[in-house]
Amino acid sequence: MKKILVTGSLGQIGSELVMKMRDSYGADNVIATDIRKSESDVVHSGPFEILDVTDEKAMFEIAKRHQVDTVVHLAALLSATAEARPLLAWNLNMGGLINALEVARELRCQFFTPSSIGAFGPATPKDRTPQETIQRPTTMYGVNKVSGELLCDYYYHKFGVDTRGLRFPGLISCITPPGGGTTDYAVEIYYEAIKQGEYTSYIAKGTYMDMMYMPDALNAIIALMEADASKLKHRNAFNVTAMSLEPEQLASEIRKHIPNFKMHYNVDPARQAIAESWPNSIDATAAIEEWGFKAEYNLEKMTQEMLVKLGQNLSLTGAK
Ligand code: AKB
Repeated sequence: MKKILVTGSLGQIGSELVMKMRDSYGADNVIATDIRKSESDVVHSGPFEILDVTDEKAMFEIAKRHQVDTVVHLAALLSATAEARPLLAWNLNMGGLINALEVARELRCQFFTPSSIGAFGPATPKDRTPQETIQRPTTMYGVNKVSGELLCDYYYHKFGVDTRGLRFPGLISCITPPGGGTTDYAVEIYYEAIKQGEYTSYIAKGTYMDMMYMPDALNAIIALMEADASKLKHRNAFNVTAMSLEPEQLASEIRKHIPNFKMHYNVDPARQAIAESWPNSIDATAAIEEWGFKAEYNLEKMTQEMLVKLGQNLSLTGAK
């Protein structure tokens, strides 16, 4: 990777990935784009362009002008928002993806886009879900993710585009909060533990989903992009995970640091139904064997770091 175009760069993954890539590859070599501008470091620390990913001409023009050789396509609606606005989700998630793939094809770029545990459905084996298995999701987000995985395979086989992807679990980070996902509770719980000492979960007790701390997710993206292509049997997309959690486990780990932390439940039927259609835990053996995937953070280590770093960030913004 020498010149990288990133879409959705002000989102949860993008806002950290852009900064990490600018550190590794040089600030001027990472072209950050998003549909809006903000006061984020992403906008001020290197090239930034406004881009609506449904506008292929604009995406092509930016990519060509900056002579990019890599496209990292992150702009997408997450599961809960996609379920509430399915047509918008189809147009943005699939329209944006095919535009980004076309740019990669025309400019001969390497390509990365994330898939998700949302690509699985109720008929998928729930525990240690294999890399290759039944994928019949019942959500619009899942339909987008499965179609996206297939489309990326198609661009590789048909046009030789070097497409790569990961099936991410819920991502937990202390920098940019996610928006509109089903796993967002696992991030909100840390914010509320620090701010209020209590949290009301919209996901029911006993509902397991895979999770990963953001530094592991960023390392996984870079490791996969830099992996030897001849070793990759599963390009789009690899199961990756660090832990399988239900809400009570997060609460009791937080209590080790904030003993009076209280957990309440007010289950949201829409997000609970999505969570129940997803696996309890996925199997990352293919990623481990084909390109050496490794997660450094477990629940204990992540919680310790989240509470310290988030505490610092919130007191800096005066929100604590
Ligand atoms: C979501 O909850 O929609 C995402 C995901 C698991 O893809 N975090």
